[in-house]
Amino acid sequence: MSSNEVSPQQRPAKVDYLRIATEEAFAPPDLFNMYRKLLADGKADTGFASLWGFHFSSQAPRVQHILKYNQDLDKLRIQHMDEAGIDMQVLSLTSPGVQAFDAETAVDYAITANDYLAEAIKKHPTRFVGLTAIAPQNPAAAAKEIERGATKLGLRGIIVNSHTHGEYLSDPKYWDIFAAAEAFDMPIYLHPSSPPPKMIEPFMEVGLDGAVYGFGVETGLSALRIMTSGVFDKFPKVQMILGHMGEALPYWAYRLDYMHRATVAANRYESLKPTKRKPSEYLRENFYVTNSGVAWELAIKFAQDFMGVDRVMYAMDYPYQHVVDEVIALDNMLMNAEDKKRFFQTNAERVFKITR
Ligand code: 1DF
Ligand code: MN
Repeated sequence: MSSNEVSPQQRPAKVDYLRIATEEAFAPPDLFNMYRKLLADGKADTGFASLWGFHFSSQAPRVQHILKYNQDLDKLRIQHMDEAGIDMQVLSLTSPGVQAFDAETAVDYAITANDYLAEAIKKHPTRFVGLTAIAPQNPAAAAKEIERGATKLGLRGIIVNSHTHGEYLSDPKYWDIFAAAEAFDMPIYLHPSSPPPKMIEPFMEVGLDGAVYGFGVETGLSALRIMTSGVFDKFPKVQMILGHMGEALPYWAYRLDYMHRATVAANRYESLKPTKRKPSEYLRENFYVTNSGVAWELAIKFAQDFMGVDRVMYAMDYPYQHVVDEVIALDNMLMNAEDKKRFFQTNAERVFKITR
């Protein structure tokens, strides 16, 4: 029995809301073989090699748990959901998904992974919904896949794992992706990835490049670049989702507003242009946050205060942080019943168009 497995006495209580977990990972059968080949061929980015090179060589119980349950979209996962009181998972291809590959492989495999996901959802339509994996490496193909995800596969959003080989969605060459997201009303979950080669060294030196910290600061930067590049001025209806309590950006908001305005006003950078709204306004009008990885009432309440109670959602981050005690802790937050239901259930139902 691994440390993540639960005994029945730890089960969460019956509650009068559904628990919808919104950042839940999976890996189709071929993905890990393709990841292993990327590593063997020496074609993986430094951050990918650090994370997945470790996962494929470690015997640690947590790692074995992660590898095994990423690959199950059927009985084992549903059993874990039942044991943890999770009614539904919003599924996304695990990070960095197809963004680890060359453009051609990425475009092809996104289609394969999305078809596989759609089949699993068809088999368990009351337990799973899913997000469309896309290959930013080919923005036109990504836009098409967004359309296919929305119109043919019944998927409810888009998953992007931050940068793609060190390039960010803030670059206008990627903006067909935002146009498609807006046109098909698909929210974009901006999930972490390891920092790119140009950023990762001081993190790796001290073992902080992964989910502990490298993920968070890199993804916060990624989201901020999207705000300051004017994406939401051009595509005002685009909605994005950040995990891990907004990768700390809500806590930064005051300083971001002040220093962004001050830096723009001083004409310090050709590359930093004025935007129509402040970073805090983009955060509150174009972003949702989830509490993935952060089962912490204090942080959740701060986010609810800042973002509004309609913009903060529950996530477990299965199978990476499969901790049933955290579900119980969140059930027990001192929070009025309406807002707790918004957090666990109704915000996700609205954002991901979940009807039952
Ligand atoms: C880890 C964590 C890996 C998260 C993930 O995807 C991930 C990890 C590869 O702990 O190595 O999604 N997470 O979101 O915290
Ligand atoms: Mn995650």
